[in-house]
Amino acid sequence: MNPSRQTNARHPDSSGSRLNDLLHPHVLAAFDRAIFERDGYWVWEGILTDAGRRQWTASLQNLQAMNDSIVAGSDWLQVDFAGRGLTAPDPAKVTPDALEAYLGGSEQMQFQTPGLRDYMYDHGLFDASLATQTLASQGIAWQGMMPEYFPLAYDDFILDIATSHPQMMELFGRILGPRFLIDHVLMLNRIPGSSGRRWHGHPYRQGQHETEDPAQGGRVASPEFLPRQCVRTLCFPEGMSEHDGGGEFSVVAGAHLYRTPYLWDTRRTEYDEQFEAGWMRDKNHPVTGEPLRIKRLELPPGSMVSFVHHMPHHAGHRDMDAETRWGLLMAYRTPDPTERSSQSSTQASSHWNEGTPAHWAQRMEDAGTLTAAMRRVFEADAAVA
Ligand SMILES: O=C(O)CCC(=O)C(=O)O
Ligand SMILES: [Fe+2]
Repeated sequence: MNPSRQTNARHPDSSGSRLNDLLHPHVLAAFDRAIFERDGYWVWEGILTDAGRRQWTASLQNLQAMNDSIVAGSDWLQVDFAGRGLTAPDPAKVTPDALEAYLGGSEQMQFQTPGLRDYMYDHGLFDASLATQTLASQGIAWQGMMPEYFPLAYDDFILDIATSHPQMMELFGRILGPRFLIDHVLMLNRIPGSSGRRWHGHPYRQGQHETEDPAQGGRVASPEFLPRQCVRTLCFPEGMSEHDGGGEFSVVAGAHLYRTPYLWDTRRTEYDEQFEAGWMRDKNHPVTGEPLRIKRLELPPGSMVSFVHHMPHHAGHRDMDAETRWGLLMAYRTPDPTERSSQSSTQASSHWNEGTPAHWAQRMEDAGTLTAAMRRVFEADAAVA
């Protein structure tokens, strides 16, 4: 069977396999929209049920194992990169020893050349030199892209929580409003020694509507919560804190109202001291008037945090003797009201929004496994809801 025609997904909402009691309803109900808009983030402390937490961790571990199989088992130098307009990896970066060092966690695949990740996402990479048989022997079809970057395609539980599960859709609806589109969903499994990410923020879509300079930025603050928003939700099924192995996550309440996609397209090198002495200096919370302050979060197991992704944020170093910190990033955005062109376009890819791997969505659609719920998060901005 041509792997490009296979999908892994069954109907999560009709198979009876859904974990109904995923979230604690009282944690979901305690959400306060006014505080979220004012501070730019909301902690869902201990929101996962025990069963939800177990499944979430198991899914991330399985997905990591799949990613590892493909990384370590593939004959990367035999892949036809040139035929696809891509640069082949440096041979020194794909020796068996080198590949071993990329396993176990996210952001480790240092052999990737520019354009490879996007190519896989946009077109799918199907090549006999990839270790797809290893997955096939476990009943898993290779989807042309790494599980780390699009875990939905490889795990029914993750597909369900990211597109369909009523409690998760309620959570996303509370932070984004009635209609939201997928921006990206990927794994952030931090291995011991992971260096995390220095202070940075992100733009809405490709930055075409941004008005603040990504490096200086933050000159004008508005207390208004604008309609164009992308909100990230990080789920840490086993928790996350500085005192629990590091890799801890920090935010700055109110900083999202300066709407600076801080250093999103350049190198990020700033730890707290430099960030406080630089961008943060002399800035106040636009609503409360208090000086901006770094908030280092400490989240118990089964917690999530949602934050407006214009807010600068930071992930610390993971201790060398810590265990892996399991994490899933789920980023969704409001539709762009000015994105109208797709309605008149005849290209197949225009059915889908830019966060959706079109080749995968099309296979799902052709196989009849794309449900109405899924379509809602994958369809184009201008689609009629
Ligand atoms: O927790 C992490 O690994 C950092 C997450 C992050 O920077 C992000 O979600 O944008
Ligand atoms: Fe980030």
